[in-house]
Amino acid sequence: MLEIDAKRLPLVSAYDNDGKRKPFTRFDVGTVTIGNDIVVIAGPCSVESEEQIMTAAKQVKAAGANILRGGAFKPRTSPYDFQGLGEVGLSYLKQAGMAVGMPIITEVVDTRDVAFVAEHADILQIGARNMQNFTLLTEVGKSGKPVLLKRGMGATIEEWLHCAEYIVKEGNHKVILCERGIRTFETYTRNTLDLSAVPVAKELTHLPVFVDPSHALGRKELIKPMSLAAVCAGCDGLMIEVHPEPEKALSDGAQQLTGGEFGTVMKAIKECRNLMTSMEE
Ligand SMILES: [Mn+2]
Repeated sequence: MLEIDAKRLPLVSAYDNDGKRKPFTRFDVGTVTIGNDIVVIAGPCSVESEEQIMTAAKQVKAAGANILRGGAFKPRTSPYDFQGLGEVGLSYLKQAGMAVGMPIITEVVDTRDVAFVAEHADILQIGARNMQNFTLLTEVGKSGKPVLLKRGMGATIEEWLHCAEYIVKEGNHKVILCERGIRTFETYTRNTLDLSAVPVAKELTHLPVFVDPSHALGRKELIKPMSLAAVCAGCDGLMIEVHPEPEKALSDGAQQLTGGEFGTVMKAIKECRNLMTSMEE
């Protein structure tokens, strides 16, 4: 049996004090249930314009995605890269989500923005670079809004779980863990997708575990095979970047799928999920 120090992780540990397994966490985001069947979050890396996010929303909705993503506050490697549209970007994302009937998720990078983002977004995303920003974790915990917590690119699974504990400790049990690749010696892919983190986290905690193949791999050609691998590894959901015109994207162009490409990936994900279900029966 895989083990963690449950005394230091009393809330997110899969086991109670008597060593009994707790039920898996399930919660609703609008009409979408997290922790039941595979949930797919899709949309562009960044909200770039009203038209771009609206087009992307229609495309991912048509392909069968459940939740719309789009970055408004963008933490970028270089301070000279596109930093996002901020509050205006979030309003465009909200409009697009409402137009197609999808809940929305966006990243919050600053404690000063938590109240504003929580007012408009359905899920707050904590990015890999902010995984251990403890004041931000406490703040999103207090917001009571569902939180998607990405694993830091240099973080161990246990460090990641401690960060989830910070959020749940504030009384917010609606936490999704999201594996998004870790830094290794390999440079061919953007990061190395640690798929073993999926069954490990599912064993150690009761929280839903998602996988973001787009940021882990950085190459659109690898999204489909690794999405299927993530489904087979037992993930509860996927987060995939989709852009109407990836070649013109202001951020993460190489890893974003077109609406058509995403449709093909969604079909394969559904078939793979059905295959997994029939195997379990
Ligand atoms: Mn991105």
